[in-house]
Amino acid sequence: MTELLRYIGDGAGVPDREVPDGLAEKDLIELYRWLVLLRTFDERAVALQRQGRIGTYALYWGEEGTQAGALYACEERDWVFPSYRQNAIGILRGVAPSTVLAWWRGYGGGHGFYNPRDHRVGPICVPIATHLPHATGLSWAAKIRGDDVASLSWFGDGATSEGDFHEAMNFAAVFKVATVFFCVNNQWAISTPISKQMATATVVEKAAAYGMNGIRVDGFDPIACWKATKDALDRGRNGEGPTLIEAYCYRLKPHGTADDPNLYRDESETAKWLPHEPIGRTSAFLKRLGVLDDDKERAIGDEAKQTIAQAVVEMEAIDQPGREILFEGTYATGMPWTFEEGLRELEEVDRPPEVKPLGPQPGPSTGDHAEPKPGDPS
Ligand SMILES: Cc1ncc(C[n+]2csc(CCOP(=O)(O)OP(=O)(O)O)c2C)c(N)n1
Ligand SMILES: [Mg+2]
Repeated sequence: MTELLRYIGDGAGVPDREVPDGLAEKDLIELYRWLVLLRTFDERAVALQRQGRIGTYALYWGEEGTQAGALYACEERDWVFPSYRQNAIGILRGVAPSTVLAWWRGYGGGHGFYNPRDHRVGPICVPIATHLPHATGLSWAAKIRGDDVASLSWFGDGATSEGDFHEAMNFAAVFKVATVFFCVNNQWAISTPISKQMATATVVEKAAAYGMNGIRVDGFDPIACWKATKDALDRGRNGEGPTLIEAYCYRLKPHGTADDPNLYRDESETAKWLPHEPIGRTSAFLKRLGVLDDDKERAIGDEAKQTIAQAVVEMEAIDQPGREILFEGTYATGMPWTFEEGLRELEEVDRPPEVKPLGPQPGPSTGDHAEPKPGDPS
């Protein structure tokens, strides 16, 4: 099986490798800060969902390295296209964390949405793989215009079974555009294991069939994710075309807050992968390098908690819209009659039931909860 690119050892049998060129101490700390901010957002979002303060949430706990590592390799002018699993990636590009939380809360109007152009972050994509052709198209347009702009899209192992994956990969390779296809192979697509998803041993070997570069990395190692992405972007900018990166990892948590993996997989297997999670591993690595200490680690954690706590306050200060937003915003020209009918139906459902006052009660009072007797007027 193709070897995994890895820099962070396990502090025991697996040795560390030297930090690759291009990552100075300040970069390592900044990358660690990004990881912690993502983790803090994710943990808080799960708690908010459990408290009924946001809706269903797709957690990414354990996949922070695939996100922060890859994004850190991008230039600010490069575009990134997240799936729901990278829902909070925009906060590393200046999107307010409260905007992402509002998205999960289901706010309408201008809330919960950012302008992709402002941050060069595509909309959070829920339909599987439909954002891949967008990434290819963006890089193709950049090539035609002579702009030095690359694109990167994240997607899962399950997304490789979609037609959009094929179309985006093939087109990008034929036209030699600067696109990075970053596949987070967490080995599960909800309840479908990778063995039922593909007959190949790896994701990365599919790169050869498209005539593009491929590299397989340890998806729990943010430095490896950074290095693979950096090299892929450099090649893309040099006119060498796209790259498929397979970040091999394991989905350490449920698919989303509405999922119970106990129903379809052996969670003792999940427990074996847990020690590889990227935050503890990166912290230990940076401490071995002498770049991070306990005080700095605590300060970074506190700062992230404060940022996200403030985001929750901001999100909850937004006026909750009425259910009529279900019908607004689809047509610029106003609502068609079908929508108006739907809205009236909804208002009917919303109307509280009429409570008819009870008539005078015969006999001695039995207090507030007196039940009408058979034959009483009602
Ligand atoms: C086109 C489409 N089909 C089906 C779904 C339902 N669905 C949501 S997540 C998911 C699994 C995707 O798995 P994978 O690509 O491995 O990504 P992961 O969730 O593991 O990050 C499916 C099938 C969808 N969102 N879009
Ligand atoms: Mg998956």
